Amino acid sequence: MAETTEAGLPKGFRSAEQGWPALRRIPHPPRRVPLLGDVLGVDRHRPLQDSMRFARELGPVFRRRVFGNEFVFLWGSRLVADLSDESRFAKHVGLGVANLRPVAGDGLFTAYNHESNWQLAHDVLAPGFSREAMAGYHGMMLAVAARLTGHWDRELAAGRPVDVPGDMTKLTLETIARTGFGHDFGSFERDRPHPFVRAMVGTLTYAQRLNSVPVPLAPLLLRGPARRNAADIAHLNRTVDGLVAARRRSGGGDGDLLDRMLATAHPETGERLSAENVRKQVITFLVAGHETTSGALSFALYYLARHPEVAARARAEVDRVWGDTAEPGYDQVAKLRYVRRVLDESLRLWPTAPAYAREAKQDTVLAGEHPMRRGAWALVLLPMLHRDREVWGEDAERFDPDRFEAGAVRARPPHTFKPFGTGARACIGRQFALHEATLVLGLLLRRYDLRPEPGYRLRVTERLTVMPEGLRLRLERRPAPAPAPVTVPDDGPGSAARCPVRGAGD
Ligand code: MNH
Repeated sequence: MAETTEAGLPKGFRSAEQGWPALRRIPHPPRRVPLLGDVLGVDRHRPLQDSMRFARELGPVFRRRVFGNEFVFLWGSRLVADLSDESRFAKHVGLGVANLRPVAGDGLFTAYNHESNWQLAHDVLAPGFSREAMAGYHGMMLAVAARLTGHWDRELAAGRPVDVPGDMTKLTLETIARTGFGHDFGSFERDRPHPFVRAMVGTLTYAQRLNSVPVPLAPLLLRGPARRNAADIAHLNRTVDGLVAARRRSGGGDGDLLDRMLATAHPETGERLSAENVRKQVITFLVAGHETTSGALSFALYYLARHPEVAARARAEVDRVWGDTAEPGYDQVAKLRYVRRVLDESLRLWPTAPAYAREAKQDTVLAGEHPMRRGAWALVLLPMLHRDREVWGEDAERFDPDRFEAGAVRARPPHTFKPFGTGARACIGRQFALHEATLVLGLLLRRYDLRPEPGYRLRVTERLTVMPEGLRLRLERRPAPAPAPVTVPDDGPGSAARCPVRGAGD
């Protein structure tokens, strides 16, 4: 069954029985149903939260049988740390990620390790995430954020609460579209999600659902959904083809991601991405570049609204660091240390890409305990790793940004906080996401007081990614920062006194 790839590596055993010789030692839920497996009491729409429940019952490594296939899940910090050893383990393209292959093909996120297009695209696109490139995106991020605050000001004036996940999705989609592709989806001018977003949510939901039906029966059980999925994929392809055609007609943008995809040759081999691969990369970046950041911002806003004392500290930092600057500069974003800790702590409790898979590159023994054959794999459950009491303490479930204070971070063992994955296949957009999210949280904290809607209880929806469902906030406008004087000497003592950090790192 473990089919061998060009590189001579098995593609990964579909079922753990073949890859884990000592599987017996790994616990599973007690009440197994013949044929169906570990399905008692599960919610087919919330597979992650089901797995979190099993994790709490069964411990740091466990297995689940879903119809004919057995999967190993793990989250204990010692086990995850060992899986991070790149000499023995690598990314595994399995389950949810593999189900996205029809959408994103050999694009960066869904490429198999052995596919040559991974290294090619990685090398061509990585400079698009350098510090210089990020500094270039900053102004565009500010412009998109201004559309969000414009929309929120209008909602506030109309006395309406704001739809946090909906609006964060508009913001992050417009940001990646504008910075990466010079494109405008007009999300803020629409009442309903852009059709691109609807199609994307459709394909993510379908990919998640494929995991919970027996593989041979999927075409039968999911005939209707499969047809809709094909239509969604066609919509994504059409959108992207239109965007690429427009760029080709215009003869080039300002050196953004799309220009790199279309025109940049590999620095050593001179090779370029094929037209078909460009299509997959554009879809990959439009989806991966906004869905998870949107969730991260939404959870952070949830926790800020829930913890006024944290919001007050964060806001005081924004006022102190940004002073009366109308628009914060690139270097003023990374200086929001506490805001960043709020974001990290939100990503600890709800990492918005909540799992990743790792496979053994050779026969090995995981953490000295669990033998694995080459190609055997396991799913890392991030929300549970991030709640491991051995690392985070007895109060691991409590929201506390001070866990990310520099000294506390240094005191923790490595590989205990992994919201962006690990190793060579870790997130390429990490700095992009952190810059965008920190900037936007700073702008929102400075402009509004955030009030939770009375009675809201956190409910997490899943579509491979996670998102706080139905989160609305009531806003109150804070006084605007005093307008900056028109003429200030750049390095005069006056400006230094007004805003001590201005210019420090420029
Ligand atoms: Mn992102 C890979 C999480 C924002 C583009 N991303 C990953 C992985 C995780 C992840 C986890 C590794 C998955 C795996 O091992 O199978 N990403 C996030 C989170 C955020 C995020 C939590 C926001 C918060 N990601 C972004 C942004 C972009 C992006 C923004 C693009 C602009 N991510 C990617 C790409 C990959 C990736 C592309 C695949 C990288 C590779 O395999 O080479």
